[in-house]
Amino acid sequence: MVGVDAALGGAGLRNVHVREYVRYWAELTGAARVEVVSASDDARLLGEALADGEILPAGEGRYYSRSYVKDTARSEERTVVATGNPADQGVYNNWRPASEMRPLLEERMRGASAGKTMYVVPYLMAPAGSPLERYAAGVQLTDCRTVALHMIRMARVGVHYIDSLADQNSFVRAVHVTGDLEKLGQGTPGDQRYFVTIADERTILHFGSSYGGNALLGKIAHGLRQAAYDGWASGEFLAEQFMLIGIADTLTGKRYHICGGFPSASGKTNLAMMLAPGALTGRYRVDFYGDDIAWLRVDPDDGKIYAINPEFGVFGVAKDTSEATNPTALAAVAPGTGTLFTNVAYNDDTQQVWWEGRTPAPPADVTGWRDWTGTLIGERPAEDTSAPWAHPNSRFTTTLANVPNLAPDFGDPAGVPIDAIIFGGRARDREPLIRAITDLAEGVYDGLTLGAEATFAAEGVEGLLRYDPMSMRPFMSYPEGAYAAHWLKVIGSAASQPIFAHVNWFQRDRKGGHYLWPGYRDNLRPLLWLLRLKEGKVRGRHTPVGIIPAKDELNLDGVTTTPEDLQTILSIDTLRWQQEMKHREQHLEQFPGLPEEIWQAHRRVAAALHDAG
Ligand code: SPV
Ligand code: MN
Repeated sequence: MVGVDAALGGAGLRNVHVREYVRYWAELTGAARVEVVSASDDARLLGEALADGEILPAGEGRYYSRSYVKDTARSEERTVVATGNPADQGVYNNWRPASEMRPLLEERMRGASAGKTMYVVPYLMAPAGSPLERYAAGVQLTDCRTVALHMIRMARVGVHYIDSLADQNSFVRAVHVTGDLEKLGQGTPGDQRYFVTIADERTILHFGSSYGGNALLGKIAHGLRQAAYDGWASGEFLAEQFMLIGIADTLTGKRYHICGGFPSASGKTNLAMMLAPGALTGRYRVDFYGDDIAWLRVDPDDGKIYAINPEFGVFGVAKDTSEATNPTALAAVAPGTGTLFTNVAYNDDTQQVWWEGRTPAPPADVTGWRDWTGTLIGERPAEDTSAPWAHPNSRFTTTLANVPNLAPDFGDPAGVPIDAIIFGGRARDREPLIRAITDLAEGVYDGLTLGAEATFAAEGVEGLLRYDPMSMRPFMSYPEGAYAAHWLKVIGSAASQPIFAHVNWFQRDRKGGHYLWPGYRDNLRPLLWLLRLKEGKVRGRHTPVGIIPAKDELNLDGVTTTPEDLQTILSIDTLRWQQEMKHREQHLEQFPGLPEEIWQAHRRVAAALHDAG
């Protein structure tokens, strides 16, 4: 291949370390040409992708793409964290030696981009000027133009981010090679894909997919796995799969910030984008900062915890996004937003898109409509007619600036001070609407025992959760014991401590099965209670598992919930909790080196439950 230097020079990319890195991988992958991408190239790249049929127009200023049918989601089994130190092996990080993985990936990638363009995407996973900026710079190489288009929406992309680095060699090397998707044996024993983060070399090598987090390497590979490792190795920060919101009280002028983790499919994006319920809009405003990642550090000057959203966009699940569930998301993907839709249903004639839950029923007139695989709805074989039109993991990709309630200070390099850290899952019983935790070790313990109802229920283990510590199970990059210790150290070093809480919007009636709490916008109410509790304005009711609201402490103006349902979600089922504690013990026993403070928290809660029973 010729012209690497000419292409980099022509784009004004002077960083010699970046140039050497690009040269190495261009040669190894056999790419035919190299092209440097900045955000200002978006319109041109869109034009080229449309002309090549790689994406389709989806109405004014919106676009549509389909992925290969066997390439529709992140693969946890094929994801590996590699380092040179076997002590970095944890329970969830699929650790392998770097000395084994690097040659393996190089072998797969060798010559695999032959004939293709290698896009060089310099990016920053932080607002420019952030105190964490030195952990945020990266250069993704990708042989897929649609991936470059996604990166422009999801990260701050431009040559200047990489040329202005204080330490010119301090950037994440993130290599993405698609491979021959039809020959990779996805999901079979011969699966060829590998998604590797070599954390101690700050190198990400992903082979065999062009979908989502498998391919947009700034997001979960850098923003979570690599950053979590960097935050631990430096001792400076935490990188978590957390949403981040602000709540403004227009009466007092106070502003609060809450971040928190929820396992997939627990409504994190809907929560992050929520608006105040009608009855409270006169007083409260909810500001959106981020729906998927937060980096947390303690400022040595004022002792407060500050959070940033390192991302620049939203890669949201389309399914069930509607005016009722998430009106701000719909506004963020409206005509003119530059949104890229992936794997939703598409109409050839009208360029409309649709997904399950967008409207109660699919379009009645199926003319022109194709499902996510590209099959005309009217021509689907009889056995497929009940299959969803959109893939359940179909997505919209849009920049933060398109979210109507984006916080005015979302780009503040310092981040925002954190008042509360919340965890929540989908639990049909046991977990009350909210329980507040004021002790740091008990808060971290609660995060470590976070879970969501999983397929275990189908296997007959009623009530057993799939534990997902801090919602980081798929992104954990170092051992869980050290992870817990790092949390205690970082958050413990803050002079002003956050309040923790566990929330659950999904408790159901034992007989009828209906949800006991309306959810969505009304979820602001328990969060307001939490902030009032922190300020000492309400006292709550103390239970073995935390403080829950007394009934008259929740602002229920305009809520339609029955007194019985309210009673259930504001009480503790001691027996169910006692059962849960046994599962928790087994869960935590997997993690060697778990700090004694966490075990003490567990024993304290268990003893209090025992006394209550
Ligand atoms: C997730 O799966 O949690 C995501 C989407 O945020 S992806 O980037 O594909 O991992
Ligand atoms: Mn996520």
